[in-house]
Amino acid sequence: MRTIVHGTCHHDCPDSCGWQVTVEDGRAVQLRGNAAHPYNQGDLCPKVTKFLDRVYSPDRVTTPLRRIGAKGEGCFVPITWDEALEEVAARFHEVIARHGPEAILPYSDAGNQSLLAMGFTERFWNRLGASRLVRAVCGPTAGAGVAMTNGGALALDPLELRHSKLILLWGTNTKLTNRHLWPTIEAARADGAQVVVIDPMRTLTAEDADWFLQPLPGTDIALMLAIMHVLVRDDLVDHAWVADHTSGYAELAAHVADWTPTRAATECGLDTADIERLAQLYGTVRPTGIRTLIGAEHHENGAMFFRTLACLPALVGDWQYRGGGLARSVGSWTSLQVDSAALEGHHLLGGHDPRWLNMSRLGRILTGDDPDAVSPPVEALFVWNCNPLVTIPNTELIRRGLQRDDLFTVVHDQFVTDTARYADIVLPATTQIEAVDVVPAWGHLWLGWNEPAVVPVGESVSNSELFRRLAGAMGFTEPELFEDDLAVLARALPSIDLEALRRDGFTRMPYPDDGRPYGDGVFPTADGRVQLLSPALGSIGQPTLPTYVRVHEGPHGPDADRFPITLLTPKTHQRFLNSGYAHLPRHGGAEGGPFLELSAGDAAGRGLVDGDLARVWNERAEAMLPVRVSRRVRDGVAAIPFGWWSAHTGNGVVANSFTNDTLTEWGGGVAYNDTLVQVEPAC
Ligand SMILES: Nc1nc2c(c(=O)[nH]1)N[C@H]1C(S)=C(S)[C@@H](COP(=O)(O)OP(=O)(O)OC[C@H]3O[C@@H](n4cnc5c(=O)[nH]c(N)nc54)[C@H](O)[C@@H]3O)O[C@H]1N2
Ligand SMILES: Nc1nc2c(c(=O)[nH]1)N[C@H]1C(S)=C(S)[C@@H](COP(=O)(O)OP(=O)(O)OC[C@H]3O[C@@H](n4cnc5c(=O)[nH]c(N)nc54)[C@H](O)[C@@H]3O)O[C@H]1N2
Ligand code: SF4
Ligand SMILES: [Mo]
Repeated sequence: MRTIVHGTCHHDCPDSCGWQVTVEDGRAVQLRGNAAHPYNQGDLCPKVTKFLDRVYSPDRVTTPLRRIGAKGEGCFVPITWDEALEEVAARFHEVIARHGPEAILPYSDAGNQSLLAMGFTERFWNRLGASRLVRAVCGPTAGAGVAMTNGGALALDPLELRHSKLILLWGTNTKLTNRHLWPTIEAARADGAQVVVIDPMRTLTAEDADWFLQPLPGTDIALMLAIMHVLVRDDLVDHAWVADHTSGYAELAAHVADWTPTRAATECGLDTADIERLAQLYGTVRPTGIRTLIGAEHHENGAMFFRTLACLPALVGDWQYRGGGLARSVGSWTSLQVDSAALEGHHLLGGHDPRWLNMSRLGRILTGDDPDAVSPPVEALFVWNCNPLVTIPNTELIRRGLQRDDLFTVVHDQFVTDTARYADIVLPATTQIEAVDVVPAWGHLWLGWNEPAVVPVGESVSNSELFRRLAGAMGFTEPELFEDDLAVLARALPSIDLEALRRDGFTRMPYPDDGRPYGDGVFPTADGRVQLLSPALGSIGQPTLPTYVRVHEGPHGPDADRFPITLLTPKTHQRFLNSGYAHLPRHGGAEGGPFLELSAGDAAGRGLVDGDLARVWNERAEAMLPVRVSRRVRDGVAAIPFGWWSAHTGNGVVANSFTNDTLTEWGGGVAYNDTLVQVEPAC
């Protein structure tokens, strides 16, 4: 029998594509884009067109596993679900008896960003009273930054860029990371829009821009302040809009008086004339749509980047025009429809407020070097929806932590990932075509239904089923912990017609009909205005006006003599989704392997030519990598693609083994991109 089942991609990707799975005799035989989906219109990316490789990979974990070798060795034997659950519950009870439930750390991110997969799971942990995780490696810092200016995170729908006449793709690699937005940008361009990319790397997107500016990493705030300087100097400010809808203009205008383009040029490594030109364009072309996503938040000053960027549309009055403003994550529009307290069972905390630990500090948490995690120490780690040993900074410190004999680690995943190799127990997870869910998008405004197309492979279970089973094994009795999937979804989405969503596959979130999120000029700040001067920032000890502070581990920092190269580790491969596909033959296999991108100048200065093996090192790690002499990076900046596992580099490290786990000044994020290294020929 042949059937076609509609679903939605669960990946942590702005596109949340609709797909359809063809099933024959209970087996999925084809997965392709759903032509009826308004956003991806039938197209899928090169990773997910081969999604069935993932589903039916011979390496899928199909039963619970118990470790028999040393941690990290990767030797496991199959056990039954009953044995696995019994062991997890017994070890959890032991840890709780010794130190209390906060000694257990649940560790997850958006590996599957669907509502049940990410949200229902919290009910169990709230009931348990475990430590809570600050999930701030992707987005919250940007949101916190923008909120200091606009009062909230509601942003311009990126499809509105169709109406822009100037599009600034600022720190986002649209063609790679958000490919289904590109047709909208091309359509605007066909109507006369200019497309400018601002990125320290000459990305795929930069190659296709009308104009590309390549600042040194972590210096963009200086560029923004210089743009403001020119807007004030040349009277390009929309004074009427500013007077009606902003506060703090006079202070800001005075504050940027000495931020001349020449001063910014030195800081950013750009030409003064280019900064003048960019500022003139921005000051005169209406409407301008600024598009940004995540990359630029990964600096110490990442929150201030977004706080400052959000001031620009206000100065030129862009929010009043269709296609003007700041387009970033639109997840907040969907969040308005989700009852997260009900979904996550906040009442199960019973009034307790367990400690919060920042996910970026995992290495420090596990090695006793995070003051917040000392008492009680973390003695049990439960990982799902995440592969921290590839994706979290300062990875070698995490590895040391995971090697601790007294740490009990459980991983629920579809594969024995780098992280799972250190687990005591590995539990098998379903893929998206095996479980029902609803996917909240953050790159567009359609909520997607995901109907399971096939029964779970082997003994794998979905995240929600896993936590129902764990609740039973722990002896918990609250009915909310055992609620079935459809009942949970109904509770989580009180304003959505779930039957219609299931029938149609997607439904659009409420958004202003005229396309302008702040068309009325009212903002959710204390005074209803855009806060060019932010008292809220002052109250957390930060500068109230947009302020550029040099990052410590960067091109102008104190260590730049010893480690003169800033290392970026961005998403690079078409067939990767974070760490998710490096291990599959037609994904990772087709991308080749990791390498070091070095500018011609930096390579020549070290006697390196294309294909040579280089030694890359800093205080955190060392690796031997083949050199690619590349025009994508400028002198003083190098790059290693993110996502490869430790098995893929000769000496077993990953890109994040080098990266910085310093938190952002505020906003809770982390400074992956403030990473300095030295490079020399491998002898
Ligand atoms: N193919 C593919 N697509 C993906 C992913 C993937 O792994 N592979 N991952 C998905 C995920 S989880 C996310 S969050 C999105 C992220 O989507 P994006 O934010 O578009 O991608 P990033 O690579 O994180 O960062 C974008 C750019 O920021 C730049 N950048 C770094 N520092 C600075 C700076 O100081 N200033 C400026 N101006 N730019 C800077 C980087 O060079 C990079 O080109 O992509 C999603 N899509
Ligand atoms: N150097 C560097 N580091 C980065 C970034 C970067 O650009 N550069 N980007 C950062 C960003 S933006 C992000 S979002 C993070 C992502 O970091 P992670 O959240 O660790 O993302 P993934 O590598 O996609 O790992 C997700 C894991 O979840 C598993 N998974 C998928 N679906 C399910 C499911 O339904 N159930 C369970 N239990 N597991 C499932 C997958 O098999 C995979 O192993 O990485 C961050 N780290
Ligand atoms: S990973 Fe992104 S682009 Fe690829 S199918 Fe999923 S949502 Fe679409
Ligand atoms: Mo992300």
